[in-house]
Amino acid sequence: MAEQSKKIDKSTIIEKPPKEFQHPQESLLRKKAIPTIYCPGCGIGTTINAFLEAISKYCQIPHDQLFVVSGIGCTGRASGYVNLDGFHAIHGRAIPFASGVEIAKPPMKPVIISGDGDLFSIGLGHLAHAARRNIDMTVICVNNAIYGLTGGQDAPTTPVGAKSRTTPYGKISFPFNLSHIAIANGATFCARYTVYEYIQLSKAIARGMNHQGFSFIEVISNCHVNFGRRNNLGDAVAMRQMFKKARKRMNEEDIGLDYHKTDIIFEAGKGFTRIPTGIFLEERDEPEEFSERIIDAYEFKK
Ligand SMILES: Cc1ncc(C[n+]2csc(CCOP(=O)(O)OP(=O)(O)O)c2C)c(N)n1
Ligand code: SF4
Ligand SMILES: [Mg+2]
Repeated sequence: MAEQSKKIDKSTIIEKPPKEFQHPQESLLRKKAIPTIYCPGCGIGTTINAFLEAISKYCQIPHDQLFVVSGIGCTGRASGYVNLDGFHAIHGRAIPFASGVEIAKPPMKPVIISGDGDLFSIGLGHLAHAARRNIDMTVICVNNAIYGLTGGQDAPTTPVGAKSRTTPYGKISFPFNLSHIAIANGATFCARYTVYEYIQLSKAIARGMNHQGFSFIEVISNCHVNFGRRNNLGDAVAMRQMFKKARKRMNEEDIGLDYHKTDIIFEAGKGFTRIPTGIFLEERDEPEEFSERIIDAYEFKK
């Protein structure tokens, strides 16, 4: 018996993939930190990949001018997995940290990758003021409608009727529309895509990064483990199929000034049934971004 239990089932061994199957963004990943903590199929991996594709294919900013900051959460681990300068900040403080980098070293482009809980619960005040000041940074917010890392407590994005660890009978308070909040506070670029719309997401990230000023990209993502499971939404593939059906492409003309048109609809028992996506705002006549205004003020006084 003892002999038998020592036998190894070779079918379970994962062999090192051959060179041709290596990750296409291999040079931009911090190999020492991998494997990631992510559950297989999690949309955060898709988002990180979309960001890496944005900076290697669609956006001209030199990589040594990028600075990636995250807060705390599953999404908050992102800064540790990318092979760029960056900082893993404390909960809710990614934006003030990035603001310091931008103001002290304006050629740097801070990119914040963090979660809906980190940026819109504890971090909401910081986000609102950075948007108001039009600080030149790109915020990529993974909205999975839940606190994933801590086991599925409700977030400010958890929809009415949705079950979570802290709302076992269904949530009763209304959720935030994150894109609406970013625009209302002064963001000068705003886009939303689901993780199903990978190419559009990657291009929107690059467009947001090329924009001078505060740009916000909301990524509707699947936490099938802590949100999907409790709401009978199936696995990662089923949730992405739901996103495919629910997405509704909208542009600035469709929306006008009524940002409630971008509200997301969730129906208990059915899941997400309407997710407006697209570039919601791109101010071409951009107000001067914050560090330029600081330099102007300083030059004026000299
Ligand atoms: C000051 C402080 N309060 C609370 C926590 C616990 N905490 C860690 S992550 C998190 C929420 C993360 O949610 P989200 O940003 O949506 O990330 P996700 O895991 O869903 O990607 C909370 C409340 C903490 N780490 N620090
Ligand atoms: S708990 Fe949810 S958000 Fe966190 S890695 Fe797993 S699927 Fe992704
Ligand atoms: Mg979350």
